[in-house]
Amino acid sequence: MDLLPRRQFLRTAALAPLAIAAWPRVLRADSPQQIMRMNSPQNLEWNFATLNGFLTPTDSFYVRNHFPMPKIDREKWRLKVDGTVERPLELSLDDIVKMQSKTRPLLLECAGNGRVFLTPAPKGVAWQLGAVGNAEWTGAALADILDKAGVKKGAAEVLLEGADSGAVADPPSPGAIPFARSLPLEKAKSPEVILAYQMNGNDLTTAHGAPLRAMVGGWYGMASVKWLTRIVVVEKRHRGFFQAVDYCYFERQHGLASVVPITAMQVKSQIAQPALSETIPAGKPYRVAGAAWTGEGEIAKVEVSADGGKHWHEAKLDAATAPFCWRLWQWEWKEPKAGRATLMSRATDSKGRTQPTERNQDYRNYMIHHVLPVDVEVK
Ligand SMILES: Nc1nc2c(c(=O)[nH]1)N[C@H]1C(S)=C(S)[C@@H](COP(=O)(O)O)O[C@H]1N2
Ligand SMILES: [Mo]
Repeated sequence: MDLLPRRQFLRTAALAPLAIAAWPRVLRADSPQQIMRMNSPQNLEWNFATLNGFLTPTDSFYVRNHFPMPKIDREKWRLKVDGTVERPLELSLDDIVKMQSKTRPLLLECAGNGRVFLTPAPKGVAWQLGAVGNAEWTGAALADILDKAGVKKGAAEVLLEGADSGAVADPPSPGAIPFARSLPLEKAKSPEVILAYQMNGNDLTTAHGAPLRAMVGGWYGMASVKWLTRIVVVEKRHRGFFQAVDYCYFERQHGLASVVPITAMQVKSQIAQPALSETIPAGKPYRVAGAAWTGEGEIAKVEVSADGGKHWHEAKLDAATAPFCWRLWQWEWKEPKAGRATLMSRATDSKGRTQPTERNQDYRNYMIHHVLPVDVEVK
């Protein structure tokens, strides 16, 4: 209870009346910066209002699990690489640590981040703003592992399989299935895809996929398979549950919708300060701050409105930047006047894509990246 700011609690309770029965358990998280969204399997949201730097600390970082976390003995653990390859492999963690290591910051955002703002409330974990984070990852390039195995001609995709499994009820999965996703060969070989054994300079924790997880820069979180145990190079497009039934959306062709897997992140910005429904002092300058990111290209501009979208002002982008990461930004609200105000932020990327004002219903319950208003009281 003490771990959850009162404001957060009120909102959580109002939005999830069913959770009240399980009150004390539902509210317990690993750190004061986290909000429990689901107890079992464990799903934790970061309190995005605490954003204060380029990297998100590991004990704040959101956790998204579909199944109970697997117990893995790292001595016995092996990574199998097979399929359309010259040399099927079985690598120990030592084998992977001995390869050339890459360290790079990468952003991770769950495709369901912001779902709580959708009406009517769709199914799925009710994330607010905190199913996103930017951390530094150390591991081997997936490209190097694929080279070791020797990808044969005819390969189309690289399938990543986790050690966790279970049966999904709605819509039903074909019995118990492991969590798995595929990457087109070209993406799999790109430098922003690493198999990480460290996060923010320390060994990966179980919650974040120890001993080894994929980190797929630029794509939504579901591609970054945790507790990696098998890599299969396949010749045909994979149509598994987590990309043909779940984690997919409608793309229009001549007006007709077809189902496609969710891949690259949409351009998006979020306001961290002030927090949702915060009360801020009147007549004094207030620093509105947040983060912006995009799956392809980079953030070119962030604009802020303090009057519900009538007027927009260009925010100052932070100096810290890296590919496939967020860009922090701030804007000084010179003289907030007493009363209620609606703040908004809107990002544009180097590909000229701007956050839309309206929700795209074809995205189903995913890719929530339209402009979100933050109502505040000034007094
Ligand atoms: N094996 C496995 N990998 C997984 C998942 C999972 O449930 N099992 N969840 C995915 C989803 S939907 C997201 S958003 C990210 C979350 O990573 P994190 O828990 O380290 O924040 O992991 C992805 N990788
Ligand atoms: Mo996710």
